[in-house]
Amino acid sequence: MATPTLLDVSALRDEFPALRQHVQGRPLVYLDSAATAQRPRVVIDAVADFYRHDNANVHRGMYELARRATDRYEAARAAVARFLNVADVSEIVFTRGTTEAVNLVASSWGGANLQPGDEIQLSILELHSNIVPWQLVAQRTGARLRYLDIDEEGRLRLDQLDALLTARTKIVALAHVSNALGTINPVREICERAHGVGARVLVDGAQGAPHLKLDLQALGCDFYCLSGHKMCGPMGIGALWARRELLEAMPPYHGGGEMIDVVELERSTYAPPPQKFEAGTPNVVGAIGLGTAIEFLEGIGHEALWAHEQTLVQHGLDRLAEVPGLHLFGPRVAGARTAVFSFRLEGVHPHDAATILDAEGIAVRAGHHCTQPLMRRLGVPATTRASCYLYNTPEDIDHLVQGLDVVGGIFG
Ligand code: 7TS
Repeated sequence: MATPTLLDVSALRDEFPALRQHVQGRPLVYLDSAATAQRPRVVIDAVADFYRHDNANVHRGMYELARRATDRYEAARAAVARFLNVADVSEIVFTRGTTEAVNLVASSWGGANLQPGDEIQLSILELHSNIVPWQLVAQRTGARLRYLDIDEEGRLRLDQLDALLTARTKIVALAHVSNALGTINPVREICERAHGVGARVLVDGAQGAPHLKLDLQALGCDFYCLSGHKMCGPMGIGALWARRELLEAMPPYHGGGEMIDVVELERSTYAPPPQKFEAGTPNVVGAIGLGTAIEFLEGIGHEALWAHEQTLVQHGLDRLAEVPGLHLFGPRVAGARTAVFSFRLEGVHPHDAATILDAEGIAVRAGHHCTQPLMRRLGVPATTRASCYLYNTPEDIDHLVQGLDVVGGIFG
């Protein structure tokens, strides 16, 4: 068997200009990639290069620049399809990100398919962007929300699924990976069980796409949502994948230019998907940057990324266990989680911990991480969260542990 290529992290870090700086007089230790990743030079250059050379609107010009812009935009769509192992490129809809992708499905598919008494099955670890859009459509349609619980290590309680999934369940919407706990959810099994009762499955892949090998044909979901900025791409771009027959049956989400076929005074007919869901001038440069980010990740290779991630997971679990008074949330075994470490330090408010770490040059997030129901379930108002990506090293985690010593020293 071939040994997986190890990541040359030191060379890789050189590709990320933002990592090479001092903050607060110390070298930056960036541990907030679950909020947003840093960008490699190739992505930054692709964005600048588009504006320098190819800038034109897409799908409408009869001239060279417009053709180039359109070709590059559509090549980015093909890159997303390849990344997700989706055969039909027209099943990829560009959105502003995961949030907009979930809103699109909840509003369009949910508005057309949900009735009073129907059930929307979520989990307690969802981000607000996979809760609030469903609340809005539930209020419009009379459907009800149900929540799958977690166990003490932050894993979904699959034992509850049989009782929760019934003929009333119309859609199951859940995160591939928890942004707050790092838990990798068993999406494939849940898809099978949901399909058994005739429900659709939406996967919030905001934290899945950056870290996991994706094969949507094998995963078996009906909708998959991702954000470019969490996987080295630009902000303000993401994608929705949905089966073509679903996209064809769904009503438009936004109305405007580019999504139509014929416009009359009182009504219109629509373009086929994906254009039906891309009203107005799209984020062309964002899509091109996302396509470049995908090529960048593909160039490194998933095996090397995953091996590196799991090295960070194990190192984080080992080192954080040494910190006095630290309680770590989420699964305690590597393989079941990504390198996202949410924790509480006894007697220290998470905001104070993050502020002291900032003075040490260490960037972490403190707060509810847009998961208030999960925080309530864990019985805490907030946590401190350190989240890693491909450019982080075990030494970054060691710096975090040293920073936590400083925090411990200040709070006695
Ligand atoms: N879903 C999950 C699981 C997420 O982690 C996030 C963003 C979103 C959806 C929303 O993505 P967006 O690109 O549309 O904003 N998560 C976080 C976070 O953990 N810290 O800041 C943003």
